[in-house]
Amino acid sequence: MDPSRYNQDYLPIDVEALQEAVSRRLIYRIGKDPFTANDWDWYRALSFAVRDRLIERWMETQRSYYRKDIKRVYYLSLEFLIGRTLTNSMLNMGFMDSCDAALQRLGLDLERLREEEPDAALGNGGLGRLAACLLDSMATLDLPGTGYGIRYEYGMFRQKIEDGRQIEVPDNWLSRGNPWEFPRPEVVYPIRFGGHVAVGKRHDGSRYVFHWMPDEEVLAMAYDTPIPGYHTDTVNNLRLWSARATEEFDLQCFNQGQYIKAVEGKALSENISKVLYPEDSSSENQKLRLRQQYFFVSASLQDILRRFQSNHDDLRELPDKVTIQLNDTHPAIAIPELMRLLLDERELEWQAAWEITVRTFSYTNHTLLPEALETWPVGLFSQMLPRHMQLIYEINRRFMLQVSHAYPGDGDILRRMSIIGEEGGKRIRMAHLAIVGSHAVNGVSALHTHLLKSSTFADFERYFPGRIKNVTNGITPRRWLNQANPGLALLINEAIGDGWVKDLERLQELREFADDPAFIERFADVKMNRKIRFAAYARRHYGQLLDPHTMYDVQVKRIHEYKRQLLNLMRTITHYRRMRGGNARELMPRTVLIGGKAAPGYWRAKQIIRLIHDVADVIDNDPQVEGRLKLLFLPNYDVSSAAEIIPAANLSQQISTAGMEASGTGNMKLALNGALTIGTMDGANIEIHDRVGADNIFTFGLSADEVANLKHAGYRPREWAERDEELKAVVEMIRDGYFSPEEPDRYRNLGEDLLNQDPFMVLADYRAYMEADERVNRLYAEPAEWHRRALINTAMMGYFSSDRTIDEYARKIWRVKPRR
Ligand code: M8P
Repeated sequence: MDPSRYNQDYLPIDVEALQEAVSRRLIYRIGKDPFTANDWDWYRALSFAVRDRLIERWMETQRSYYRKDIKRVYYLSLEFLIGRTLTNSMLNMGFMDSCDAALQRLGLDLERLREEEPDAALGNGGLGRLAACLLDSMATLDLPGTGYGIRYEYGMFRQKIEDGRQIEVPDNWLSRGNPWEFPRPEVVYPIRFGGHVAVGKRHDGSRYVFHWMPDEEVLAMAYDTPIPGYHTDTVNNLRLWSARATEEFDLQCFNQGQYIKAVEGKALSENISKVLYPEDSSSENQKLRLRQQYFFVSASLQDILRRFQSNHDDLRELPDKVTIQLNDTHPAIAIPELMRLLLDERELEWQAAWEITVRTFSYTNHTLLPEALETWPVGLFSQMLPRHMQLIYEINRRFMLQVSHAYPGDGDILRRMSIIGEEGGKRIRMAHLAIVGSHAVNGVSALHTHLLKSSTFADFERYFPGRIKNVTNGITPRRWLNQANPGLALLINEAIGDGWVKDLERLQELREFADDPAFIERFADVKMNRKIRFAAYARRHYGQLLDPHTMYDVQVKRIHEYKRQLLNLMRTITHYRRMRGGNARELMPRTVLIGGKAAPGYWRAKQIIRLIHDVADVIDNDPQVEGRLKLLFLPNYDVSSAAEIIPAANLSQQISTAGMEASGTGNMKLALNGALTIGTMDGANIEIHDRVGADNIFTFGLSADEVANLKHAGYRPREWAERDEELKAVVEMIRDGYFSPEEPDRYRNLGEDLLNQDPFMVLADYRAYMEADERVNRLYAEPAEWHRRALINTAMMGYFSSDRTIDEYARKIWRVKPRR
């Protein structure tokens, strides 16, 4: 890193200067001296010193966007799963080594201080982490991108395990303060709810005007977090909104002498930004979630329009200067909200407003699961947002009219395409609203996009040909290789230089080293070191002893039936059963690691966690296993623990029912770090297969087509069990209480459901999975060949950089250019 690249006026980043800065920040910002400061104090002092150096570049970046008046991207997302920031900032700014040296001079250990930082876990899983990776890439590519979301006071719950059961603990991540955020008390917008709509005529009588008379008002206050790009002076902004009660609200009540009611009301409105909703597609009574959605969308749009109008007069130019990406339908209320702002508050005509709206928005779909496609009851929506309800009806009326012209006499297509669904009470279909109100819609992998076009949104593909596009997901190599796996990064740098960090396709240059046994050995050593490190981590954090000489066989992701942790478990039980039959030697020794959170209301997912623990107990206590098989559940899987487990993995489990995992991104992180994948032909696994080649991945099982055909033909899982003795025995062990002797019925209905319904086709894929696992076993017996193929995986993952993803969004959808 060449420090002279930086503007001379910026704060110095040499070792002496950094040492001085940390010491001064400790005294003048933290108010402690080196003799009384603890690790937390030093962590903060260091963070402030780093932050000071970010701020300068941040302000200059924002000024340059304004000066150059370039088109901006706004990424609206209810989730940003950022994780820790300190290391990321130092590495992206290019002075990690100097900081390390500065701290050493102060007698401090950087690795230890880093652990003080809590994860910013403002997201559930893949969807939220994708948003964070995309922010990193936008900044790295010098694109003028801003994230908008909610500053949840409580992020993703922390998972504790008691007696094998998941306990949710609130994540009070802000309790000791957050050095990375900047409160902006002057940036506040009123957000209104409820009431009714009055109709009148414009003063010249030329048209109707609608006055929304809300009965509630809340304030949205901005908090900004700088997002530095890697080795560039570009620093973008993540603006998160926090709910504040209005003063008027309080005053009204005070005047009536109702002090308690006033404070209650204040608490109620400030609830909006209190807590992240756990990914729980099916639960009812989500009034607060709808309030969250409108709250952050309305604040963001007011902010975007204010910024645009500060140097533009003509709103018709908005789509030339602003593009807004909707991360799933969660912010889709932005479509009627922009219409409301343009029609009611800026007095545009419908046609002009609609054109601006459609040209401004684009929408990313992240899931095909029917239960995850958002709908809101018309009743609830009308009460909370009466004007928006009118606008949605009008959008739909005009849309239905056009569809009926395109397909005269086809009543069925109107019912299918309507924004208002009629089955099970009137509900707003947010995906339909998002498609109609956007100029581009994208899926997140080739298969997922194909399925969107051919089934879920086939009618829309036909009516709006070309609107649905594919943008395959990616991950940032900065966090997921450079930071998470510095040993591997160093080895790669020695071989091919460090250009890959910004141009991940260059990892292909590693391919020639696949025939260099000495290099393969060093690659294997890096993996072994991370396995040893993870064993130490597991001892510290979980009190568990792992043997790093066993294969680390890893499935980390949210617990969901479609992700089929149960299939993994049935495989593990099969191995255990074979060992009890005296065949312990056939299996290459394994450590099966499963981690992930279950939504608090998702009973089956919680039951699966408990079953994992029950099975682990039985295996642990059986001497016949001879230490050749261990099953361990990793509690509280989050971004920070991902950065420990992923570099240590040998085998990556990506075993969703084909057609159900839209993309997956953990699959990319694991392969990039030199794990081999065992997986179904689902989501991005297919594209990973295409790039690494069939020899370097273990694929198995039904394809998405075959799953659909089998369902259509009538799938009878019990017959699959009857035809396969081993499978039958494994399901019966679960069902009949082998792993829960103190409560034999604990998994009775889980087992019965598998035999009777099995909507995720676990039984149908079991045998193919066992055979693929046998191939894994054989290859692992040849370490040199295993590691050679693992290296090829790392070498071929360049395509899955989120830089490539962002470049595609920029060209195909946003039409934005870098600032330099
Ligand atoms: C998230 C919710 C969060 C709160 C409340 C309701 C929710 C309903 C659905 C979702 C949701 O779709 N979550 C996803 S989609 N999580 C993911 O990881 C998904 O997006 C990733 C990024 O595109 C994909 O890689 C995953 O395959 C996909 O499942």
